[in-house]
Amino acid sequence: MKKKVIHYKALSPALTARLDEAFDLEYVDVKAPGGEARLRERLPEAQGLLGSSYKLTPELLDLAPRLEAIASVSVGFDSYDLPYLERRGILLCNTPDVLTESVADAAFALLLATARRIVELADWVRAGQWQASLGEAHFGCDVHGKTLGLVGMGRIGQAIARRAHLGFGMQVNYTAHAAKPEVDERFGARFLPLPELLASCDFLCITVPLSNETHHLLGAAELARLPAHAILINVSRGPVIDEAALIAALQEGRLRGAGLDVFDREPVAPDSPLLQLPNVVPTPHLGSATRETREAMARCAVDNLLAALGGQRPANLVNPQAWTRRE
Ligand code: 8YV
Repeated sequence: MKKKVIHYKALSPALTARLDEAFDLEYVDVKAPGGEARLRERLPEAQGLLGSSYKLTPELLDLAPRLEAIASVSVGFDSYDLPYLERRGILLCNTPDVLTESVADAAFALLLATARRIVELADWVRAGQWQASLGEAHFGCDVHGKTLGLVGMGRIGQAIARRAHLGFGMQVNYTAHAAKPEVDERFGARFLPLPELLASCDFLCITVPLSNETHHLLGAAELARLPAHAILINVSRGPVIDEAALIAALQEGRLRGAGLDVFDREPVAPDSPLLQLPNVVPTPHLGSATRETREAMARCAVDNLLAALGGQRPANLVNPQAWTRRE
């Protein structure tokens, strides 16, 4: 008897076929009208789930008494209740590594676009405003040779540090749970406590996962430590920053600008003050959103689910305690 698997994120035909061969597979488009009701209806049979960008709450998962494993098509797992999953012995898998370089590319694209006012000036050209050579009023700021502060020095942080130091000759400073000597050596990086890091940077890039520890890690007091010429880049999760404090800092000219790929609530509200500021470059959580990378993430999630439901320990297990609980 094949195990029942529901995927709530569309997959390529090739990946759908792989799952179809191994499982009793069903696709439920939770974003479509009636999709959530359909998912609730089908959960009691499900032993595996695969998808992303949809909160699988304990209340919802209580409807799935047979559930053994969730394969998230994401590296972040802040939208899952880990203590609940551990209590139930439900394995949670994610897709690290495959998206590292794409997210780092996106972070640097945002950094350059914000520093050189690319979006603002492209719109200015489109509006027919380009009548003469650019003057002071339209100058951006240099990136090469400047100081980049990284909050978080995991896989994505290190990929950004590589671009900054080796590609743009930047001084890389960072804060993390502990110094990483190999990073210091490779990128000439300096480990600093958060307050010193903030005061020392021309650009600040956030790459920490969202957790209870990092929620509002950057509040009004922290943002006030940044130099007024600094540019903030966020490719992690919106709630790592106190968004109201960020808006105030930008509106009051206490920050040069911000490149934001993530927001407190997504999609960001059309009337958000962040979208009214010309020195903010907003992007729609596109960090991993390339054809190649999203296919690689989905492939990784499928591999994880095949392993988990086949009794093997998945390669990318977020909650090993749940595995131990099952043994
Ligand atoms: C999203 C991300 O998961 O991987 C993450 O944690 O934030 C993004 O890659 C993606 O938007 C959903 O597939």
